Amino acid sequence: MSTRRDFFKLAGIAGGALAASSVSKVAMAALPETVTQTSPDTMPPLQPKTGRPYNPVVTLNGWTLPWRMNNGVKEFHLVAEPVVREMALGMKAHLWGYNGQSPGPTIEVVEGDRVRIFVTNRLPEHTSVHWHGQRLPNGMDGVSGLTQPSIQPGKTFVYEFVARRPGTFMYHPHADEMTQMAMGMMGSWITHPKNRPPQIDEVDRDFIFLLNAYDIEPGAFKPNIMTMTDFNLWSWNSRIFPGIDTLNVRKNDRVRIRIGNLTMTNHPIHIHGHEFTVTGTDGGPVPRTARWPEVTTDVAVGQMRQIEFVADEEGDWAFHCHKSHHTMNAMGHNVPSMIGVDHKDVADKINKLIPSYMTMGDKGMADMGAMEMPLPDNTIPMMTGEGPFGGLEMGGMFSVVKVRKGQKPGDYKDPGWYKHPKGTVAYEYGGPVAAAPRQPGDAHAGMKHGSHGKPEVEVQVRKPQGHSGH
Ligand SMILES: [Cu+2]
Repeated sequence: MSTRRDFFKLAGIAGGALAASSVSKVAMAALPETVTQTSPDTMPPLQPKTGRPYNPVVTLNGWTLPWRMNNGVKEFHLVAEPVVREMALGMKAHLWGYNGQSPGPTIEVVEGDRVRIFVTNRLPEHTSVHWHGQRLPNGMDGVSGLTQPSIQPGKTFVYEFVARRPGTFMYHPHADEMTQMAMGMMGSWITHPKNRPPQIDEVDRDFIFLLNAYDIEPGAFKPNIMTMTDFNLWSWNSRIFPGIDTLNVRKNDRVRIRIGNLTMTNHPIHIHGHEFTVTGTDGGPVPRTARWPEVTTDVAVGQMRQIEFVADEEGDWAFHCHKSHHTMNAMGHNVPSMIGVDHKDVADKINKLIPSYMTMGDKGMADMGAMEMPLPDNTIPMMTGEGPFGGLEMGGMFSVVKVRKGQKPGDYKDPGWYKHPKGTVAYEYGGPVAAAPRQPGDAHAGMKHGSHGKPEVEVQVRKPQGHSGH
């Protein structure tokens, strides 16, 4: 749901603070109205009604900020403020963001546009906005203390520059960065090409999202901003699977996905069933002669990667970070591995005292996904998501690219699960099972046996306490 607050309402909220604002009354009267968005749904692409035409992007679980034209200048109004972000159904985070959301809205402009961005600070501390990857006058770069004074609470600053080169960029604070980025302050920026540069293809579907991460204890609402590596929520646009929308495309569409990383570690992003090429970074288009095929591309911290492929295989294709801990949701980290540990005896003893005691992890962690264990309020299971064949046992940075013949151009609706043609799904073998061939002699040659018939040496794998594992 989109809500519009006019300037006077905004002034009412900020109270007397705005009277002492750093912009004059005349300039304030010219402030573009604030547009906010509170729904976490993926909004349809914003077709440009004014300015140069372009083919808009779709922000995964996000939206594009509307603008107004003022004497040939594209004017936007960003409001830095506390927000409540639903990260997945059943889990809300109290973050900081822009215009009602974390991440903030995507800003889309065209190469050569003169852009004026009003930034109002409604946070309890000062901030600034850095326009990552842009060519601009030094004083517009948004580094607090270095290129400008910080924007104090209640104040509005104006940034103005020409979007000089086409590409995929982002914006984020450059003031108390550790806190403000850990709280979710970031957004995407796209500068569409003006003409048709030979290194930039036209695409049918163009998606964008940012990789971000939070450390929110199960049951809590606010991120722990001191965390450096041990995050427990790995998200795309502050959403975690199964809260991340699927990327729905038409068969044979040329698809572009733009991914930016503002976490504290790298993320190898992997697609199933297709190969892609990296066609651009935040440094610009990759020359055609320098591209090679991949199914995984690493997006390092502070980087953007733009991948492209022709979606010519129908189906529901997994699309995820390849670090397996990043496709998990919140849980305690100091859990020793129990695989191969027989705790039946001890479990029987504990059950006499605590009837609800459950032994978990002795055959792997899949029972975590299957068990309906009591959880504190405001968290979601570590491994979750139901597919047409059962539990997906995923979380975090995971989604699905849905390729369908029947998906109409411009239609981004979820087509539901793929209906596999007969005879194209892996199936259980129903024939006889032959005995496994063995070396002649002792089947367990080389292994010492105790009197009880079990190997004397058992191997236990235990994660050291406090080790992050990432
Ligand atoms: Cu990752």
